[in-house]
Amino acid sequence: MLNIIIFGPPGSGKGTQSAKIVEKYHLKHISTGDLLRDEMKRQTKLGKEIAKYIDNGMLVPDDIVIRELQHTVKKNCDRSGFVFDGFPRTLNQAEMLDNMLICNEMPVNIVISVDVREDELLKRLLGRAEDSGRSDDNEEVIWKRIEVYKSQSLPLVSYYSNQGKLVRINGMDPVEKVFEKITLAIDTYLLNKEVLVEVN
Ligand code: B4P
Repeated sequence: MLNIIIFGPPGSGKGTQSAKIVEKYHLKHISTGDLLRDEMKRQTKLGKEIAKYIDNGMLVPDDIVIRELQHTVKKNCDRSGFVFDGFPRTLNQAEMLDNMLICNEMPVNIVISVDVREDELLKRLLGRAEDSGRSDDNEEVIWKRIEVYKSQSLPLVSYYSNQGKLVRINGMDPVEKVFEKITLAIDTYLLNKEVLVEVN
């Protein structure tokens, strides 16, 4: 199995790059953001609960996110691996993922951290807001999401770099150029079992 985490602040290109990675490497894309938004769209009781967090730029509680994730992973155990997009976002979620043995073994092989400057994040997300219809794509909530990323998700950088699994990618370039750097990191891992520290 090849399990990849794509990590980064809101607007760094996680969803954009995940779609390209799964196509090239034939993996299953699991975006916790998409799973949660689907639940919101269905207007279920749980969906309404989730909306209270997403609409305010806050993280959805771990127990809800883990349940959604486990359900999707279980249904896809026959796949050759996963791209986890937007998961984990807290140390607690990372530890839970490490202990998840749903499909026999599920080690995280490589964590791709996409680095983008804050002014560029804001520009991209405000650009997307024009037609995304997403309740969290407005300036006030975007800043809140960036703050939440810094306080709750950024500690994962040292968590995974201490495990020798983290590669930092400069995500300031156009989509195709960023993807070239990501494929270099993945191909290096597949060929040599080596995790590059950084691709600029
Ligand atoms: P997500 O759905 O993960 O949304 P996101 O962080 O905004 O990133 P996304 O992947 O959508 O955007 P991308 O950078 O690809 O999370 C939304 C919310 O769900 C969270 O705030 C949280 O409340 C909740 N949630 C999700 N997972 C959770 C978890 N594990 N635990 C708790 N809560 C959770 O793209 C942004 C824009 O940039 C697009 O318009 C794209 O076209 C553009 N873009 C991308 N790459 C570009 C490039 N290289 N150049 C120019 N533009 C680019």
